[in-house]
Amino acid sequence: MSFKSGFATIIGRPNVGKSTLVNYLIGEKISITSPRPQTTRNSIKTIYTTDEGQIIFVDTPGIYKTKNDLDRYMVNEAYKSIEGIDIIILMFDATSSFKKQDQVIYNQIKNSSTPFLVVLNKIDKIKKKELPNVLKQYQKRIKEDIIPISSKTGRNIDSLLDRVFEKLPEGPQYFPDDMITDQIEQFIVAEMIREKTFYLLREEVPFGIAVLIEEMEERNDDIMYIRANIYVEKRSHKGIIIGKNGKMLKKIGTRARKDIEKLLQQKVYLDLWVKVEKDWREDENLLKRMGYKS
Ligand SMILES: Nc1nc2c(ncn2[C@@H]2O[C@H](COP(=O)(O)OP(=O)(O)OP(=O)(O)O)[C@@H](O)[C@H]2O)c(=O)[nH]1
Ligand SMILES: [Mg+2]
Repeated sequence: MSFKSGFATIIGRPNVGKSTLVNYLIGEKISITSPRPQTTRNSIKTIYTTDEGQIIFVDTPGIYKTKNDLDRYMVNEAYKSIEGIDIIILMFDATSSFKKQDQVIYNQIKNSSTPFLVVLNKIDKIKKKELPNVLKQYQKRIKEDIIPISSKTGRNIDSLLDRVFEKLPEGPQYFPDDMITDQIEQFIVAEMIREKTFYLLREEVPFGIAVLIEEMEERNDDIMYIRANIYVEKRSHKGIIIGKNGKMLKKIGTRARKDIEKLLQQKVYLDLWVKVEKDWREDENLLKRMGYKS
C-alpha cells in the first residue's frame, strides 16, 4: 500500500476553531484555545499518523487587522505557514456570517497556487435544520465545496481527513509514530499558563501577557518544579493578575497546574511570578525575548 504524507496548514479568522480542530485530531491538548479571539500566537505543528499516511497539521494565529508589532508578527506567522506546504484548510465559523476578514483571507488563498479545502466549523452550535441555509449563505461567496464539521464533537472530521489524504502526494513518514508535536514541552507549559489568563482575566489584559519558563527540573519525589514569569505591559495589570491577597494568581496557577500535570503525566509544583515589561508588544528586543520574533 502506498504511504501519503504532507503538510496541511489551517487558516482563518481568529476564534473560528483552528486550534480546537488540531487538538481533536491528535486527541491531546497541545494548542491552547479560548472563547476569545487572538489566542494562538505562533504556528504550531501537530502530527497525525495512520497506516495510510502522515499529515502534519500547522495551526496558525487568526488573521485580522494588525495594530502593533505583536499583531504583525502573528499575522505574518499565519501567512508564512502557507508557503511551501501541500494543502491549506480554510476555516469559517458556522455561528457567524461571512465577514470582510473572511473574504480577505479567501482571496489570498485563491491567489496562492496551493490546493485548499474549505471547512465550516462549529456546526454542532447551530440547529440541524438551519445548516442548509447557513451553507447556502457561505456557498454564495465560496465557489469550492464546503465541508461542514464540528471540531468539538468530531462530526464529519473523518471525511475531512479523507479529503486531505486524497490531495496529499505519496511521500515518506517525516516523524516517528509516537511524535505528536514539534513543540518543546516548555513552550506548551508556558502556553497552558497563558491560556488560563484568557479565561480568568477581563478585557485587554490577556492580550498583553507573555509567559516564559525560567526553570523546569525534576526534583525529589518525582515532582516537576516549574518556575515561570508572567510578563504584563502595565503596572495596573500586575495588580489585576495577582488579585486580592494573591487570589487570582493562585487560581491561574491551580488551573494551569492541572493541565500541565496531565501533559507531563507527573506531579507538578508551579511557581508563578508576575513582572512588568512596559509596552513589550511594541519593542523589537522584548518581542524577541518573549519568543515572538525569529
Ligand atoms: N461548539 C463548538 N465550539 C467550538 C468548536 N470549535 C471551536 N469551538 C470553540 O470556539 C472557541 C475558539 O476556539 P479556538 O480553537 O481557540 O479558535 P482559533 O481559531 O484557534 O482562535 P485564534 O487562535 O484566536 O485564532 C473556543 O471557545 C472553542 O471551544 C466547535 O466545533 N463547536
Ligand atoms: Mg488558535
